[in-house]
Amino acid sequence: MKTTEQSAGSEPGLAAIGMAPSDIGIVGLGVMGANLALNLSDQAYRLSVYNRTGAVTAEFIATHGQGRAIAVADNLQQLVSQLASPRVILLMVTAGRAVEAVIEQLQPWLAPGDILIDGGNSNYQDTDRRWRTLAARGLHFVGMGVSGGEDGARFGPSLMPGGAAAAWPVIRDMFQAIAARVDGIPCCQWLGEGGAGHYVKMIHNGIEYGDMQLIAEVCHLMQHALGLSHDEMADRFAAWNGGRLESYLIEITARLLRQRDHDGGPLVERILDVAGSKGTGVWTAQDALDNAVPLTLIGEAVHARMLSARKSERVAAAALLGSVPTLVPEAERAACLEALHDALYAAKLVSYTQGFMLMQAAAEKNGWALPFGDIALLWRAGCIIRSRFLADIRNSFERQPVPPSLLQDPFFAAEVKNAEAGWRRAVMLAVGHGIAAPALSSALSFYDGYRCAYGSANIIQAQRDFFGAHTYQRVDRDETAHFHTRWLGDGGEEKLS
Ligand code: NBP
Repeated sequence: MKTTEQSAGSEPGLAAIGMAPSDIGIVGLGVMGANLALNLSDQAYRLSVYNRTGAVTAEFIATHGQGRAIAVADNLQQLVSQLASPRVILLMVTAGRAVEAVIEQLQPWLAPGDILIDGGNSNYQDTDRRWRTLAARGLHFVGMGVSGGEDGARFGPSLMPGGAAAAWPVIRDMFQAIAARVDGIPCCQWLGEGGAGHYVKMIHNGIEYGDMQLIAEVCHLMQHALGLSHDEMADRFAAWNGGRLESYLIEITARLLRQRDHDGGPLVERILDVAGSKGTGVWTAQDALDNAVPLTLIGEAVHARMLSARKSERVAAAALLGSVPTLVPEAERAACLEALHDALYAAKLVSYTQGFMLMQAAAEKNGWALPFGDIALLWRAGCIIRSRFLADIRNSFERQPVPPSLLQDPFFAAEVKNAEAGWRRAVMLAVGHGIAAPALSSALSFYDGYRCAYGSANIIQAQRDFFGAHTYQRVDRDETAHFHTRWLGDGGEEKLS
């Protein structure tokens, strides 16, 4: 790596041609990179852009470059030479090998104190490793989760930065300026060292899987148990969007249910029932298992996508095992719809409870001081899971003392109790009609398990001791003491140290 003076080799830089150096360099002008570039440019930041395929850069400049302070770089060395010091470079390339390759190629031209930001959906463990490796070379690496898709990137994303703390004062104003805002507060806050930013983005995506699965299950029940038309379903989601369920995903579901195909039929009916994924849901579920956190709802959402992928197997099984569910009587439909609303709300609360539980466990394990209230706030706008509900979650983290979980927050405890009867009715509707609703029902099982002071694990402990002498603790003795019963012998008990 070269010093500030030596770096960028023989490239002349913008000063040589009478232009001010750029505030930020962007590598990757795909969907997200191009839109973030325009957003930054709208905020009067001077940019330098580079894309591996030059034609993409040329098209970007031809379409959007007019009247904007955007310099084009033909290679990474030139990009670096165009930047003010310390250099700030945003990578918006595909996660994995592409990020690794670009970092490798950039390094020879960078100087200590320069800042590299990976805005892709990188695995937080990769980010943690890159942060350590680059820190050893004096470079500040930031892993920044970006959510909101194309539109968010263009007009106000939710940004989740973490990594080298020294970078934050340098990049804060720039990224807070382009982020979405709620009541004037930017949806972009510092989350902590190492992979903290990408970790929070991973949880965001996991929660997104859960929210989407819950909505899909409710749609399926509306159609196949209640017999609603797509327009009736859309009306219901639109109405729900005016209340406690107000959120981006509820809003777009109302819209997509109304969309017609060429022949006037509902478009969603023509879409193959196989859900793809890019892996962040699986990462979240794996991380929950590694951290011993019962993240059942997101886990079910991931499994449901996996089951959806077994299309031909399902078609064969339907012929052998399937049956057409009957519809509930007309007179009961209104009450069932209310029940579905309550089930969706309560199950969503369970999902967020579990998601925050996982973040709390990860924060403890990794030594991150994750600002949970800020996380709820920065998901409040700009991202896919944005919803009114997140404001209540933020309030929960502002209470003193902070409740041990969202389900023990006084506001949410009252809300979930209000929704409980409808939730049970909705799950019974699914079970009774043979319609899969794994997220709605597993959330209810979690709730029932969570609010049960004396559960069923005593039987498991007894079984473990019976066949494997694994010992058990007793409720009527010191809980640190372990006992073994001679189950097949005289039934006597041994106390073990
Ligand atoms: P795109 O597929 O639109 O663009 C990918 C970019 O990566 C292109 O500029 C491509 O250059 C570049 N690239 C690749 Br691929 N390999 C490269 C390499 N070895 N060296 C240099 N550049 C390379 O992706 P996108 O949708 O803009 O997503 C970018 C990142 O943001 C991803 O990590 C994605 O998961 C994340 N993200 C996407 C969204 C979304 O809604 N799309 C939302 C949030 C986060 P090329 O033109 O030469 O192929």
